[in-house]
Amino acid sequence: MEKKNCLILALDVTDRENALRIANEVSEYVDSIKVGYPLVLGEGLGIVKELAELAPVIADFKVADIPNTDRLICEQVFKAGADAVITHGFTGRDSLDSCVKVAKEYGRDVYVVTEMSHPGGVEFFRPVAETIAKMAVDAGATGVVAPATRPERVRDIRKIIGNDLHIISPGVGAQGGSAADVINAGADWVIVGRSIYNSDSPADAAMKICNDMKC
Ligand code: O7E
Repeated sequence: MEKKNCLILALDVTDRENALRIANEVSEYVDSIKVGYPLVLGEGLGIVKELAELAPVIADFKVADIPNTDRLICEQVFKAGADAVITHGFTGRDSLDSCVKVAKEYGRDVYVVTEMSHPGGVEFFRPVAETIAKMAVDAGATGVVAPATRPERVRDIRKIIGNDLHIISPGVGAQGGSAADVINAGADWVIVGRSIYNSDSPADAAMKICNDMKC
């Protein structure tokens, strides 16, 4: 993904018409559009191809299965036109290797979740976040997902992954995180959903976040 605005739209609406309207309105401010279960379950995987005409799509299926099932999921995601996939890491190195292998075959990207941004994200993830981050490096992933709600954790994870891997960071706005703070802590991109797609003017909301970050 090319870094221009450091902003990824989390397009968690459930209908095609709204999805395409919002994506069109904000496309000049976002470097990528993250699509996950809400929209794909609502409208089918075909929405990925339509959105990919506006911006690269990150398929957020938080893939978390045995290696063979992970391989099958990643193949479907990349065939559908996604530029990247998000996987969990807690399933272990063999599962992650499977996703990275498929991504390399298709020339696409893999981001691995380290610690989640919501309050419950500290319960099980916190003790293993660093180990997952290290595994993402060793496995040759493109980058990791780390919480904008805890910029100090983004700093910790940056120390582990160095500068070769990217950090994409959700939790800005509706979850309380600050885009500028987490970029200063070492994130490459922020992922923002509700603060943009629930706004009366998604384009203005996205522009304001870009201006705040000065990335
Ligand atoms: O809070 P919002 O509305 O700005 O949306 C945040 C988006 O990021 C939403 O799609 C949610 O599912 C996702 N997310 C988190 O909020 N926290 C996490 O720890 C991880 C994700 C996520 O997308 O993981 C993969 C990037």
